[in-house]
Amino acid sequence: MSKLLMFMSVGIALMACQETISKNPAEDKNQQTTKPKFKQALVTDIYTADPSAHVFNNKIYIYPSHDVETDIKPNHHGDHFAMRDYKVLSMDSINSEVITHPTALDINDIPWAGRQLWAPDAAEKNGQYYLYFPARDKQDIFRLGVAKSDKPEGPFVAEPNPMPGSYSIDPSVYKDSDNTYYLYFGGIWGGQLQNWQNGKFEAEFSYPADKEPALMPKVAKLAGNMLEMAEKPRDVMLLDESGEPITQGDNHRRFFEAAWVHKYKGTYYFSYSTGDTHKIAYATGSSPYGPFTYQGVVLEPVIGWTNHHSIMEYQGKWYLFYHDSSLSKGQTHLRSVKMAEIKYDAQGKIQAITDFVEN
Ligand code: FUB
Repeated sequence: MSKLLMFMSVGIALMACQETISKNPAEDKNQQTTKPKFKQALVTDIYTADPSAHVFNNKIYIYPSHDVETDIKPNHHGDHFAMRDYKVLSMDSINSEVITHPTALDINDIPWAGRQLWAPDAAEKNGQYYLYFPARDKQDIFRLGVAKSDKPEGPFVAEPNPMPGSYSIDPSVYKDSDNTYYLYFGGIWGGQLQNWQNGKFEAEFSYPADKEPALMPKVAKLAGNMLEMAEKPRDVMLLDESGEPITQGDNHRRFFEAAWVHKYKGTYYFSYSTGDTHKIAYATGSSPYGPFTYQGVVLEPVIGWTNHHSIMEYQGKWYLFYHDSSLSKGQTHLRSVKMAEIKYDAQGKIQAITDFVEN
């Protein structure tokens, strides 16, 4: 073999070796992989919460909050949820290893944000990925932001300003079968929805009386550019079995935070957290705008105060992504994302998940 040929084959062998190394995420110190098991923490190297799961390019991507340690004592404003960045998780399929990707977005790279990166979601349109997230602005008011990337795992580049007219927390985006995108959002207590009852932020507020309709989550169509709402947000009406709005005092059924919409057999399912009663409940309707009629519970209270989820179809089966604080031994602000399969009965009722694994 000539010297030139020898150099070339050594070079090719080295390149092949490097390719193998860079394709193995476990070798990258920013990425840890673990094998998923139902009802167990999907990743254990970091704390993750509020999972929004999607299938993009036939893979599963999970957009969670990235929980962090803090000295802040728990309070009703949620100051102890002091998150500062996002990391995306992915799986090639439901049984594949979970990859923790490098930081997708850091609070220091969001020009308008002051503190607290809470529950995000993501959407894809024409090969662009959009990360929707809540953060307090420099005036300490929660707004919704958008960041863009050409890869589902990021890194994402934040828009310079929050979405015009946005407020409160927990954005989630539902893409309907006609390719219309709907933004849902809202959360009471620390989520500040109660501060916006008159169309502007008011530091002084009161909740509706117990017998009055509860504060409802919001929905608006997204504009074609995915960066703003195409219309003024409207209430997502949640009704009881008699068709009456669920009342503020009905805290086992009224909306608290964590809006999520999916469609099963032509029916829209609106699921959400009941907050201080710690459940994931759901209601169904025939339009993405609602109204939605209360149906029952998807997930009973988990370890930790908060309950937050998403529901995703993958290869004909349905999965619930949720979190609990079992790995941190009950520390409410240090949660771990988990998943479980959910089943519907013949009438389309979701069978509640009531059994848990404590890690
Ligand atoms: O993770 C911070 C907040 O806690 C979320 O925005 C809420 O939904 C609750 O899970």
